[in-house]
Amino acid sequence: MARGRFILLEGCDRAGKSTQCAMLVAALKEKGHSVELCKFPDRTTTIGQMIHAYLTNAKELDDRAIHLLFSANRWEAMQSMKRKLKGGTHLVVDRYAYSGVAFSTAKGLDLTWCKNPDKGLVRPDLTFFLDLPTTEAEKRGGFGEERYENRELQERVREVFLQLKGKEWVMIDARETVQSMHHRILKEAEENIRVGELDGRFAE
Ligand code: Z5A
Ligand code: MG
Repeated sequence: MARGRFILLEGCDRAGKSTQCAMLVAALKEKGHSVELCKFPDRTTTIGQMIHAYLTNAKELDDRAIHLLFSANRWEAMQSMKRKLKGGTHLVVDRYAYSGVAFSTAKGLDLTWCKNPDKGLVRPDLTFFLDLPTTEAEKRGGFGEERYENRELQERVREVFLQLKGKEWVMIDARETVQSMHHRILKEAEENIRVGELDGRFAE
């Protein structure tokens, strides 16, 4: 059996990551794939609850301390994610280490320092970057409710994201309609899954 694929959706605030993750999971399930959604931060764990308190301004934390908590929140999911991938389940992941590095670097922390705690995490097979100008993000539901949701920081975050951009990233213009983004993302994800199945077959 081929290993499951790790499909990541990253991008700017309010770009539609969670909307597209849910649609992708539903479409892949419909086509008979074993697929699960993972979201970071995972606010359900003890560490995730500390992160939630910070993001909703209920708690103050040192910039480095919160950076490490975001990373720890990924590490605590690692065993389970690896087990699922090994068992042939595809994971659709809503934000990951790129968000960790982009936000903390935009706040002024050193880029290399920010990358270090995430070294060794399982790597995505495919990354979509949903790109949206901050002026458009501001018009969308919920913007401004949590810490970090202000124009100046969001613009710096986008710049760091673009510095981190890898060759395997697929850029998605998040000004497009929900449906047209979905068609593109589904097509690329299915292609990536097909390549993974072929690789798995050759490895047997
Ligand atoms: N953070 C960090 O600092 N370090 C880390 O390591 C990680 C995260 C992992 C919370 O993340 C914060 O944590 C985040 C980064 C930081 N801070 N900020 N800013 P989160 O993922 O929990 O944030 P969220 O609350 O889910 O927001 P989001 O991810 O930015 O939104 P989204 O998922 O991209 O968008 P959405 O919820 O799918 O859609 C937003 C709205 O736009 C909604 O009203 C939709 O109906 C609408 N929408 C969606 N698509 C479209 C299109 N195509 N056209 C028009 N309107 C649309
Ligand atoms: Mg979201």
